[in-house]
Amino acid sequence: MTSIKQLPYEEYFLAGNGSCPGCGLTIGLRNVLKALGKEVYMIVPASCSSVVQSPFPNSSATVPLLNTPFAASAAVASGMVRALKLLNKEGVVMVWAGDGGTFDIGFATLSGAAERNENILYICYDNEAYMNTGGHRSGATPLASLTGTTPTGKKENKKNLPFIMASHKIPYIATGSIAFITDLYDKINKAKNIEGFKYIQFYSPCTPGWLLPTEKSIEVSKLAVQTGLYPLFEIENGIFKISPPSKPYLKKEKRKPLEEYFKLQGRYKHLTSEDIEKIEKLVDELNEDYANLDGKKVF
Ligand SMILES: Cc1ncc(C[n+]2csc(CCOP(=O)(O)OP(=O)(O)O)c2C)c(N)n1
Ligand code: SF4
Ligand SMILES: [Mg+2]
Repeated sequence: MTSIKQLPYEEYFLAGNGSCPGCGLTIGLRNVLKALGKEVYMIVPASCSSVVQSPFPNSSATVPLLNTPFAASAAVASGMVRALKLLNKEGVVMVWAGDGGTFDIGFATLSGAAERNENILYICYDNEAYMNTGGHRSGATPLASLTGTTPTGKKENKKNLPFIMASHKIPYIATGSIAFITDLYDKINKAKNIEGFKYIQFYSPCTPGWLLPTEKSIEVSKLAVQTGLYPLFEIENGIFKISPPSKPYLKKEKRKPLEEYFKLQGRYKHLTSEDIEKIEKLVDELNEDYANLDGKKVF
C-alpha cells in the first residue's frame, strides 16, 4: 500500500477554488488527480463540483474538463471515449459526479454505460444529499438523516449502489474514504489500468450540509469506517474483498459506538436511543453479510 509520503507532489486541482472549508470532494479530487496525472479527461454533471472548479478566474482544475447537464455524464463520457479513439489520443475518461447525479438523476446513463462496459472511470463523491441546491435528500441519504426535504429524518435506507453496479458485472467496483486517502489512491491507480467500466464511490463530508464543524471532516470520515457504517471494499472481476482499513470493524466487538459518529453532526441531532438501536441492527446485518462475502465471488 502507498504511504502518505509517497503521494506525488504535483497538484492538478488547485487551491483558491470555491469549496467550503472541510469539503470532502476537494480533498478527494486533489488526491484522485494525483493518482491519474495529466492524462485525464473529466466530465462533471451539475453539482457542487461544477461550482467549485469552474467560475473564471478561479478555475481550479488543470486537466481538460467538460461540464454537462445533470443526467448526461456517463453518455457524454461514452462519446468522449470514442472521440479520443478517433483522434488517436491516450487518457482516462473520468466522470466525477455527486450522489444525486449518480444514485438518482444520472442513473439511466450510468447503467447504460456500465451495461455496455464502456472504458470509463466513474467516480461518485458521496456527500449523501443534493448539496449544491440546499441539501435535499437523495437515494444516498442514510436512514434518519435530516435534510432540507426530510425535516424529521429520512424514512428510507440508503441504496446499496456498489451492489447495483455489481449486477452490471463490470470489472471493478470499490468504495473509499477521504480518511484513508492512500487506500483510495491505490484503488484509483488500480482502476485506471483496467479496461472497461470502473465504478468507485467515496465518502465525502459536506460541512454545511451535515452541520459538521469544518475541522471534523476527517474525524467523521474515520468514524464512518470504524463504526461499520461505511465499509470499504472492492469487487474485482466479481470477487468481493473487504479493504484493510475496514477489516477489523467487520467484528462487532471492534466497532466504535454509533453515538460517537452521530454526535459530531447536526443532521443526527434529533436521534433517540430507539433510532440508534434500529440503525445499529442494520449496521450489524450489513457487516455480517460483508464478512460472509469476504473473498467470495458475488457474480
Ligand atoms: C435537470 C436538473 N435538475 C436540477 C438541477 C439543479 N441542481 C444543480 S446541482 C444539484 C444538486 C446535485 O447534487 P449531487 O449530485 O449530490 O452533487 P452535490 O451538489 O451534492 O455536490 C441540483 C439539484 C439541474 N442543474 N438540472
Ligand atoms: S456545500 Fe458541501 S459539498 Fe458543496 S462545496 Fe460546500 S462542503 Fe463541499
Ligand atoms: Mg451530493
